[in-house]
Amino acid sequence: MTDGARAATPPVALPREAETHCPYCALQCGMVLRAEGDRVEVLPRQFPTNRGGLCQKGWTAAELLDHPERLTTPLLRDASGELRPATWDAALDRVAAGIRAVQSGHGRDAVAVFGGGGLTNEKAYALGKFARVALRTRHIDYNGRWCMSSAAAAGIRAFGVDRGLPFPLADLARADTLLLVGANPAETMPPLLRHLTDQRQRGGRLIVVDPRVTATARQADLHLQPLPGTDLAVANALLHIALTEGLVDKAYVDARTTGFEQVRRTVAGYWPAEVERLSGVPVADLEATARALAGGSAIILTARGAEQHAKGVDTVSAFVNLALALGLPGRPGSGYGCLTGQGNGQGGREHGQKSDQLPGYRKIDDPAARAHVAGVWGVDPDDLPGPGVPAYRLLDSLGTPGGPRAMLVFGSNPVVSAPRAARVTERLRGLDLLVVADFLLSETAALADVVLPVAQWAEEEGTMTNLEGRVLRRQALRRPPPGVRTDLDILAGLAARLDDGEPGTGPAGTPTTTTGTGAAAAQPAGRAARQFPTDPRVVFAELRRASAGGPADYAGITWERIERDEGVFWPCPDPDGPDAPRLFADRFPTPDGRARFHPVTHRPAAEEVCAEYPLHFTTGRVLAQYQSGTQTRRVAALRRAAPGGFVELHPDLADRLGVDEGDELVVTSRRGELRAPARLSPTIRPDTVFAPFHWGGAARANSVTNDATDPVSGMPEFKICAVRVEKA
Ligand SMILES: Nc1nc2c(c(=O)[nH]1)N[C@H]1C(S)=C(S)[C@@H](COP(=O)(O)OP(=O)(O)OC[C@H]3O[C@@H](n4cnc5c(=O)[nH]c(N)nc54)[C@H](O)[C@@H]3O)O[C@H]1N2
Ligand SMILES: Nc1nc2c(c(=O)[nH]1)N[C@H]1C(S)=C(S)[C@@H](COP(=O)(O)OP(=O)(O)OC[C@H]3O[C@@H](n4cnc5c(=O)[nH]c(N)nc54)[C@H](O)[C@@H]3O)O[C@H]1N2
Ligand code: SF4
Ligand SMILES: [Mo]
Repeated sequence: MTDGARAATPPVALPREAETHCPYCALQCGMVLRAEGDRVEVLPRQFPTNRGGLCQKGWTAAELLDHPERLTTPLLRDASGELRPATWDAALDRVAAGIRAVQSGHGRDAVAVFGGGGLTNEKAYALGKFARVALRTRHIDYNGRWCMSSAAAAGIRAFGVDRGLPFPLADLARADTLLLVGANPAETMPPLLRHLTDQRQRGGRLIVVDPRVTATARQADLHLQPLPGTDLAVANALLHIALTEGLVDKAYVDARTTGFEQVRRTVAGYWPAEVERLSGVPVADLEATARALAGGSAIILTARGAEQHAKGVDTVSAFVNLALALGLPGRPGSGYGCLTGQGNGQGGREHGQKSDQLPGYRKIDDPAARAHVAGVWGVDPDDLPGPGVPAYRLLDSLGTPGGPRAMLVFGSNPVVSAPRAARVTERLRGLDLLVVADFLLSETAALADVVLPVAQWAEEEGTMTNLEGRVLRRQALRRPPPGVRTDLDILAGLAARLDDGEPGTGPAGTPTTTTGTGAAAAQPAGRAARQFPTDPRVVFAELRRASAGGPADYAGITWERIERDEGVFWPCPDPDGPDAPRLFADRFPTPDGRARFHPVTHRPAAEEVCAEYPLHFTTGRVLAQYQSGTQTRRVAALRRAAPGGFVELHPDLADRLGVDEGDELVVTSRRGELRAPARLSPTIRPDTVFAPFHWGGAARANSVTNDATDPVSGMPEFKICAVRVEKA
């Protein structure tokens, strides 16, 4: 089959300058891209989140546009096992044939899709639709499970909605007290610190909860340094203190919440002295924190340190309970929020990449939601698959009996970033067909049978939703290089091939006896082209309709309005009505309008230390590298700043182990080992070692991490497991 429908290029002449946003994290710093001959220059731009600031990663982001290792042709694995350049027709034909073969032999659910929180809203939406309509598989999930699904679940159960920050970032400056729990924005979102500086200048106080004295903790007025995995107990103790000292906002609790009584009884057992023994946080510090939070306006923010645990949802709930008891959510300069991580971490989880979700943050098992979305998609609601399973369960089931036998990956590198990565790699190797769309040969792409080269951020239009729930415009400065297609274009090309109505193999390779509009033979030509448009503006118009009436309602958001107003905050149902920078001022989007307390109790980490594995292992990030490192490890300045993995440990522990700075260490858990040089630092607890997760190979932190997941959110326990450390 040849591929007529190429439409990757933006319709209008391209500007010499484009106002856009950084391709990396959820701060989505405003930047200007300027074409200087063959080069692309990055200039910071005044935007409410970054106020003209950029971090090193943003400054150097354009370097990957013309990187020598950029993929510019599809690759197919040949009989000898090598990846070799191929034409687009050959590559897409191979993918479509592989999907058909797997689905006709093993059913529709035998093909899975794995997405990413870096994809634009348009791509995330199209990917979810592609899975449900073109593949008709229930198996789609994405790396947002690794990232913030625990805060999302806790937010929904308390507030009835999940928007990372329910207020603009600039509100941080209005808080008398700011509590950061497991967040290190000095390294993960440096320009955010401008808001913290403002807060300090207005006389505000910063309290940081982190087992390490991070660059962020160094700026704090008070640093609580708990044992990893004990935040829930710390939060319950703070509420215990608030109760015994009469700091609870009774009027707010009575008027705006339900369920406090049970929480009150639960936290009564969290005696500060006992929590000090468990967490290592002194009672005096717990008391000072509770009093500070109750003494004026206050904002509590959590990030991955608190959330990436097998009890992450309950841990976030403990902090939400505290915020509600103190009457913070909805009050000016006060509230609870979660710092979303990936560029489109927020939007990526609203439009249907999640296994249990349809666009607009609708639930896939809700008949009304199915009917609405099926109407927009022009399919029978009964033909929409049901919920799939969360990311780790999905990856762990690949190639196993009953599990998917083919997978398409768009925007993730699980070989480096998934927990228990050696196991995941083995599962990926066991697939009949692995397809990876990327612009660089990530470790996961290197395992693929088919690699599809895609456009980068400066080459495509679209929208992203930042950590504030603010929808932003990404603008194109140039066209993709010859040979490269957009993700939307790839989905359209595959949908067309899967929709040619060959007898016996319908769009999903299923028997033609299936009823309903989605199935079977003799589909009109061009149906797929209508269903999978390649122009992001057209996709966004459809996304608006699909999200209309859902919790994350984009119906009133237009690209023009985004440009005019420095972004638009969802929910925004009406093009002529207001958007929603601040939520919860007078009600919560729950059935009775009240927020819901949820009693939670501390429990140990899924894996505790023992004689054989006596140390706690935790993981995180460094300033100059991003995520699995596919992108930033290839940028010269960032490689110089952060050349490789390392193991951070306390000098006292190093002494005990006979380790000097720079010695090669082996960190071993029940799942595997990592090898990296020692970095001695008095800023970490002596019972805990830390490694960043940005590298593959021997230094891969996820060779060691635990694959235990939260029972509610499915989020893995990246932040604690038990290890042994030795000199190599
Ligand atoms: N430079 C850089 N910036 C990034 C990214 C990146 O890869 N590199 N990724 C982006 C993404 S996707 C995300 S999700 C965000 C993440 O942003 P953050 O959540 O700020 O980043 P992490 O380093 O994962 O974790 C934060 C802190 O949690 C601490 N921690 C570990 N265990 C515990 C614990 O049990 N309790 C508490 N309280 N703290 C603990 C760690 O010491 C670490 O300092 O960053 C975004 N920004
Ligand atoms: N041990 C440990 N592990 C962790 C974490 C931790 O704290 N500790 N954090 C977790 C978290 S919070 C996250 S978010 C994950 C992230 O980890 P990953 O899911 O691996 O995320 P990235 O490294 O950003 O991978 C994105 C890949 O997609 C490509 N890409 C970028 N944009 C596009 C696009 O538009 N289209 C396509 N097709 N490809 C694109 C990039 O080149 C890259 O190869 O890691 C998780 N893993
Ligand atoms: S803070 Fe995040 S969005 Fe801003 S420049 Fe750095 S990586 Fe990009
Ligand atoms: Mo993340």
